[in-house]
Amino acid sequence: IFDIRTLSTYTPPENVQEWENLANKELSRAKKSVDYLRSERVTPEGIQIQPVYWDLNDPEPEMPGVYPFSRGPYASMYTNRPWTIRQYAGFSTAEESNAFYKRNLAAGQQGLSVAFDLPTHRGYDSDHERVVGDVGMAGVSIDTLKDMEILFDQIDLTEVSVSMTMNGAVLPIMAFYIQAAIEQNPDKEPAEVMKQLKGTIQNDILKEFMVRNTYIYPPTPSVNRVIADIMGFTSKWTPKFNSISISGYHMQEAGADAALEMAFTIADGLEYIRTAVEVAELDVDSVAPRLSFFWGIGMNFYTEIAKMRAARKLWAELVKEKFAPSNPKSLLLRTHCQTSGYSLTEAQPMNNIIRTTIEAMAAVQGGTQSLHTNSYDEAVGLPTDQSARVARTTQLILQEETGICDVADPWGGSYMMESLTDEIYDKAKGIIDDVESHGGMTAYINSGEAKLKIEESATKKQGRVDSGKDVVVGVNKYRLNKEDEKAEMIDVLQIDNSDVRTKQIARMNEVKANRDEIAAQEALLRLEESARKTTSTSNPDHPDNLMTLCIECARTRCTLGEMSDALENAWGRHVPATGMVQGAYTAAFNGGDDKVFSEYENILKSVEGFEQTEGRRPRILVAKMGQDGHDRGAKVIASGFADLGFDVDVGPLFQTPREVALQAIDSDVHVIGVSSQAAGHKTLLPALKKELEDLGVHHMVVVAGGVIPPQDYDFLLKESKSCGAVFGPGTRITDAANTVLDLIPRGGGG
Ligand code: 2CP
Repeated sequence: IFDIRTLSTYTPPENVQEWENLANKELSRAKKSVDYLRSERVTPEGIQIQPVYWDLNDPEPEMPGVYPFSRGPYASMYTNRPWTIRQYAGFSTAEESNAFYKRNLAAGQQGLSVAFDLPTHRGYDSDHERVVGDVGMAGVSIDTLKDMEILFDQIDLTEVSVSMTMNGAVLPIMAFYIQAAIEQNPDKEPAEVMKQLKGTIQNDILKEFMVRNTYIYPPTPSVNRVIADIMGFTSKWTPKFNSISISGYHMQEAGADAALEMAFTIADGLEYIRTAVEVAELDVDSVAPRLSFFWGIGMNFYTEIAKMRAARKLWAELVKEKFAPSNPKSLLLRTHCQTSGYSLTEAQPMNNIIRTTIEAMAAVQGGTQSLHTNSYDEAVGLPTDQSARVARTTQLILQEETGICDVADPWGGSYMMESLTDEIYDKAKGIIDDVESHGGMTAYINSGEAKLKIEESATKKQGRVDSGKDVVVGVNKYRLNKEDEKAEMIDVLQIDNSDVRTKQIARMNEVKANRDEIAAQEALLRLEESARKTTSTSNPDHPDNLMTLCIECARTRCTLGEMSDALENAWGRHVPATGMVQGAYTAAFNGGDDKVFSEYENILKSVEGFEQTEGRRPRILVAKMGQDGHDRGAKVIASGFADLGFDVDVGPLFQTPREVALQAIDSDVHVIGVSSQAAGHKTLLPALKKELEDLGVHHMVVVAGGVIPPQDYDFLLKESKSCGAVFGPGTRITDAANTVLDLIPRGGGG
């Protein structure tokens, strides 16, 4: 039996001793020790499983919990404390989400993770005209402190760790959360309550400008005022709360490969520390230990593990080199992971359970601290209770049935994994060096380069899938016939959006009617005045710290929309530029399967034929309505259609149905292609149809694509007749283009 204590000639090198001391310290809280672990884990075959393995001949082996942390941020890792099972959820009203959280906590979930609806993200109250189709759809709707109190009713906020995915309206949401915790504990001092709060706020605005698009204000005040003041406030008042979750997840979902995802995310993190030190004048050690990370985990099993190992090393080295912190915790990259939503397929949805399990295994073998596993139905709609249970159980099985938790970094020392870790480290380092040479991530984002790099990677990926080079089982290979596919269709959760909206508006009006109006208006005025300041208010004791002022707004019952408006009055709303990648889709077809290539060529010919008979190319407006900012699908469709010869207009994000109708008429397009990822399709598509009719347009074809449950197809195509075709996830762009060409009425002469 392998037991290092029996090797009498072996003197452990310094790193190993350091590891053992650290591990014993971590284990002491649970009244355990390394020796205990060594003897405790014995397989049925009588083999002792060590808590960690290393090369006994290496004079300086890398160890978990020891710089540069490739093998894990903690020495004892899951042998002492497994990762947190933290499922991201929230829908419709605060009451329903609260009930769901309580059921999940009772069933083994260990931390909460709140999903807010899009109006909340974008700083609009539920009664705003721009959010009619979005209230309560992709998360819970929060307008006032009252909503937040209901959301956490009977959940002790000083006990349960809470993650909140919020970036745009981060100040009002953090303020509601803190004030709700204070009012939950009337017998305690506010400062004492705040000290006990544990959790994470996403608060990563830089990636919003690249991919996720739930920003409100322009980049400069978003970073230098909002983030700087939150980092200042939390460093003193909520020291257990992670102030930013620096997120690569959305970059991967938007199409970035692993090196790009890792590099841009680490570069964002460096930018935040720079903001803390240079703009907010905070000490690096008061901020860096509470920065955390968030990775997407896709189907490239080995690469994802290597990415997580390389990222920890790169972060530790760069923070050490650039900011010379004295607290070792400042160097730790601790991370949450989520399995990939993009990898899930609408066809044969049960296969998604397998995909999610494999991705979850990559996340935990890469050493994640916290994990969300997707539900198998997420390619078509919001999870049901049953699908959410399967997702959660996947993690419970990994933690409690497999022995995966018995050893830290099982891949350490594998020739292949160590080599892959080094290679991905080098690639990401090259990208970060390039970003830093451009002046850091803010400058790089402002140049438009970051967004384009991700879009190019996404379009190439779509081309590889459509041309069959990348296999997706059940989609571009081993596809079932139509009848068998239909038999596998699953139920999805349906939300009555207009009902949620009516309830939200009624509750908000009640809160407003019962508040001290003068106190509320004074609090809003002070907030706006602070936003107009040009000097830093980030110090946690500064009376005009934006976080402090928003808590006062929450206390006086101001709404989320009112606080956002006060800030918008000072800073304005960010308007993104729209652009398109060219040639990347086509490139994937070269050198591929002959049959697929000839299909692609046939479309080019059809488009040419169209131009000859109609006098111009087919023209499509790719549109996004409502507050849904997921634009990977729209961007990839736009680039793909352009490469197939269409004239393509890309509409701005966040349009109302009327604005889309007016742009379509103005550009005289043949087709409007609506991309919908956030469940607003049943409200927004009929609304678009009505706007077109009101404007006297009857010839224009409308098609829709994205995350639309097959159960809704009949409503869209037949009942409401609001579109002529629906393209679900996994549709090849070439197939969509063929259908669109067939739908356009001919003989219009342009
Ligand atoms: C951990 N601890 C240990 C060990 N492991 N102590 C001894 N031995 C160990 N082996 C201690 C830690 O030091 C810490 O205590 C405590 O246990 C909790 O551990 P942690 O590693 O901090 O885990 P956590 O509390 O679960 O926090 C994990 C993260 C956090 C990653 C740091 O930021 C997090 O939970 N993030 C989740 C983000 C999230 O859910 N995002 C949702 C995205 P101390 O604290 O006392 O040190 S939603 C995605 C959608 C798609 C969207 O964005 O749109």
